Order: sequence, then structure tokens, then C-alpha cells
Amino acid sequence: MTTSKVAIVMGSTSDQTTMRFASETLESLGVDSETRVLSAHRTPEALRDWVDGLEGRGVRVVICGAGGAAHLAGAVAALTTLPVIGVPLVAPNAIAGGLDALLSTVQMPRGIPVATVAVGDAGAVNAGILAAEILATSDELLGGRIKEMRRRNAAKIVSG
Ligand code: RP5
Repeated sequence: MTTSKVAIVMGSTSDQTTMRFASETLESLGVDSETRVLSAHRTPEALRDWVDGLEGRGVRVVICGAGGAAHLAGAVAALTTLPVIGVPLVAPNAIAGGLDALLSTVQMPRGIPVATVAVGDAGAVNAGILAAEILATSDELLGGRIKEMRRRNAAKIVSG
């Protein structure tokens, strides 16, 4: 049984290429994560069972990536009050470069929030950073590592 504070779930193994950026970003900040492939549409019962176990084993933030009719983040948010970050992905049959997934993820009904990040790789990186920032509200050392990451990124831009 894992004690990772961030859980990452994606709708298909075909999402792994993009979603690995979320786990790699967390790893670079010293945050462990667990990763699962589960689908709101294809494996709804297994998804519910997985979400039911999250809080009990210490997970504090959930990152969900899906493409197309991307209901995964919304379905997870419906089942937990843990903060849920949604990453819209570009499915093989994506419409308008992932606009389908963006709208499916972001347009949640009042009362069930999903913090939606950008489509694709940048969104997966930002989901990792945002999850770490949420954890850092009660972890000063982690907050320091995030600030250091910002400094390094800024230095790269300045140095061209
Ligand atoms: C979504 O459908 C998945 O998140 C994936 O982005 C997309 C295509 O899935 P596959 O047909 O490649 O399994 O549910």
C-alpha cells in the first residue's frame, strides 16, 4: 500500500507519454506519486473503488488526465472532496487540438470544482507544480524547493 501524497490517474495507457510529465515534475520536487490507468467510461466501478481508498492512505491531491470526452477529472471530483486537478489531453481523434477535452474538463457544474490546467504536456507539468504548491501550504521545505525551481527556470530565460 502506497503513502504517496499525490495520486495520478489517466484514462488510457495512450495518455502515459504526456502524463509522465506530471510525475516527473513531482519527483523533481521530491514528491512521491502513485499512478493508475482507470477510465470514467470504461472502468467506472474500479475508478470508484480507487477513489474511495485515496484519503485513507494519505493522498492529499489527485491529478487526472484524459482526452476526448474527458470526464475523468469530473467523475473523480464527484466522488471525493480532495482537490482535483484536471489535465485535458490530445486524444488520437481530438477536435481542435484538444479543445474537446479542455471543455469537458473545465466546464464543471457549480459545487464540484476541477482545477483545470493547460492542454497537453505544459498542463501535465503545471499539474505537478500545482499539486506540489497545494502540499507546500503545510510543508515549508517543499515550498522552498518550488521557489528554487522558479529561480532556476527564470535564470534559464534570462541567460537565453
Ligand atoms: C480517453 O480517450 C483517454 O483518456 C484517451 O486520451 C482517449 C483515447 O484512449 P484510447 O482509445 O487510446 O485508449 O478516454
